[in-house]
Amino acid sequence: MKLRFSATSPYVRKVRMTAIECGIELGLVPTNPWAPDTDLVKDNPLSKVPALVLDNDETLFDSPVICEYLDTLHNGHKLFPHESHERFRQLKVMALADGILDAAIQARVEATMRPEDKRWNDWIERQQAAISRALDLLEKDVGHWGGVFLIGPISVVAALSYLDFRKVCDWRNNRPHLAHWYTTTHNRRSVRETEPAE
Ligand SMILES: N[C@@H](CCC(=O)N[C@@H](CS)C(=O)NCC(=O)O)C(=O)O
Repeated sequence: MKLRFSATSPYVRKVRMTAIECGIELGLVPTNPWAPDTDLVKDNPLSKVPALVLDNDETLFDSPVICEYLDTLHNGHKLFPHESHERFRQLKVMALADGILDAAIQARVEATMRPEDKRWNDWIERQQAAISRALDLLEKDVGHWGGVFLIGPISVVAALSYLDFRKVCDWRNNRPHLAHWYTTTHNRRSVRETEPAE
């Protein structure tokens, strides 16, 4: 199995953390999805990383699908619980974390890639407000996670570290529970070994 990856992509990081938590070693194929001549489209027509190329040359995307697939490949503690209530709690936290990333990346593309005279500041503010509300909900929810590192919390680490990495906002401000929880995750190998790098 080979992961089309970029060292700065938070979605890729989520997949890499999941693989480590599942005890799976992934081959990494460095890929810049923004390069005009990228061959990524042969594996993912959406031209996004992560994409996981299986040994039979089939490809899986996007990150929630890849993570759930990896979780089927081991017999240990499942990151996607089978029991319905717990499963949907985890999926919801993942959706919240992925939504933070989607909003942060949309705002970044608008602010850094779009020609300056075409930038839409209201759009950037809308994304920032969504990030802020989602962080507030995580601050309320984090006390219920019970110290287990399933797909919800894994996704949250990817999102929070991206906010730091791209200096999106001071998310720790007024969110002491989330900030404390985040520091406790750094004793995990999956978190330490997947820090984003430029
Ligand atoms: N929903 C996708 C999002 C993946 C995504 O947006 N990846 C970014 C890198 S961080 C990308 O490849 N962007 C290239 C593009 O949008 O063309 C997932 O969860 O895998």
